[in-house]
Amino acid sequence: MKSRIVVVANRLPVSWDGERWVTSPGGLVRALEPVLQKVNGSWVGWAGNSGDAPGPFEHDGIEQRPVPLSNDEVDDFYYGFCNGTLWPLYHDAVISPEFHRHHWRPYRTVNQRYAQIAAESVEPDDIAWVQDYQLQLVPGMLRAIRDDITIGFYLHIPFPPIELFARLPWRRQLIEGLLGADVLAFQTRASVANFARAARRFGGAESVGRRELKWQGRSIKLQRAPIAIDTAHFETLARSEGVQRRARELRHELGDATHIFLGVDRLDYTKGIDLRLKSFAGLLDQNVGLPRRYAFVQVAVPSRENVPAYQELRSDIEQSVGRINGDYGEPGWSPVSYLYRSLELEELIAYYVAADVMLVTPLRDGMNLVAKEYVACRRNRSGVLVLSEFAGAAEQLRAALIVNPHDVDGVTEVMRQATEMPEAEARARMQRLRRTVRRETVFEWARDCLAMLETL
Ligand code: ADQ
Repeated sequence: MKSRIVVVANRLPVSWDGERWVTSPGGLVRALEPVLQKVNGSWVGWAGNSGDAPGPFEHDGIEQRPVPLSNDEVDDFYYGFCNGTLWPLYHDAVISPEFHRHHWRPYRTVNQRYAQIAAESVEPDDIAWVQDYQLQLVPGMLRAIRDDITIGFYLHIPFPPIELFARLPWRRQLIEGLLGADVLAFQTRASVANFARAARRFGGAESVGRRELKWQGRSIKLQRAPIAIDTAHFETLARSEGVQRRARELRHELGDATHIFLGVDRLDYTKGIDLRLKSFAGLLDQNVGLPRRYAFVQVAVPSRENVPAYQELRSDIEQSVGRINGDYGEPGWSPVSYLYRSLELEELIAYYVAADVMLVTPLRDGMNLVAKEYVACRRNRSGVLVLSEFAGAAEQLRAALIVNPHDVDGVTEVMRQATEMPEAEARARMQRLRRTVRRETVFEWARDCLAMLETL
């Protein structure tokens, strides 16, 4: 690694716990920390509190450059444009995206601020690596201030098909912002192709083969780089005595059901939790007279709780859970256990270890790391992964049982199939899945992305 790297992301990798800065958990931070430490890197991002931001400081060998956001900017830029416009638009418009000029303007202002602070953090020949949909204008804005650095961009969510992207009133500006980068990387082949098409149509770029664009006399490389997890870390924890014991306890607490199904998601309308519950109810319907055979645990992490669409979703899901438990439960036993909270990593892994069937059925998802985490935790090659064809992970995890989450009866059928699958088939599938998840970890992901930027 020869160049210095400056990561520019919506959030810093640290947050203030009232007394000191603590590193936020998560695969991205774990993967990038050693790289940034080695090259004396910096991280530009918001610290999570509105108002003034502290000056630059160092944490664990990485320079942190906080970006200030006012209260209004958090509302209009973050909740408004990022989560009210871009998030639904980029996820197949599963709810209607909102288009407001009073959200667009703060998006531009805030992106300009990130670009300015990033420009002050880099030296000639450094690499600035911009992350995700909140900062799509930053590559172009940064290039306008500094043309002596290499700029990369990584999109964690899907890039939508042109038919949807075309709705965006500011589509040209976003494309031009992104084209300021030297390398644009995406989770899937589909996203690379969608972006190339939109860049030709709305930015006037020209394609040179499938992985390069020419625009304003510059060459822009396109890369498919599916994000992954720190597989060894999950494997080690899954193997630990404490987690194994907790997994046994959980099975017992779940009434020693023959088949334990599990869903783990941020509570988001893209994750398909409500349809998944309907499919599970279908399975219970087929098994009248055989109660307590199936248990379904849904763990949902609170997310964007002050956005009305998320509040509505939460109450819809709670109603469905109540209905299913009312229809099929018995005194002292409910088929669905619903946890609305974030879990400690060890506890989450105990659920992965305890579950016979993992249901990952988003309506659209950039990658979905939960699918990979489950596979990493299945050390004895048991367990079945049911995976939506609309998750980025489906491009890699082809030995899963692939489903269309909109097809409620179809998913019920696959759930039944999962419970009846011969052991040899389940093991063979899990073995193939494990091979992928062990070969392609978050460290390979970071290495591939940065190698592409280094060679320019
Ligand atoms: P997310 O939409 O958040 O990420 P995902 O990739 O599944 O989706 O990551 C969720 C993470 O949260 C996982 O690491 C999981 O372990 C953790 N988590 C989930 N439920 C939890 C709980 N109850 N307690 C504790 N932790 C929990 C976005 C995109 C994805 C893309 C990632 C990474 O939407 O498509 O895969 O970024 O690029």
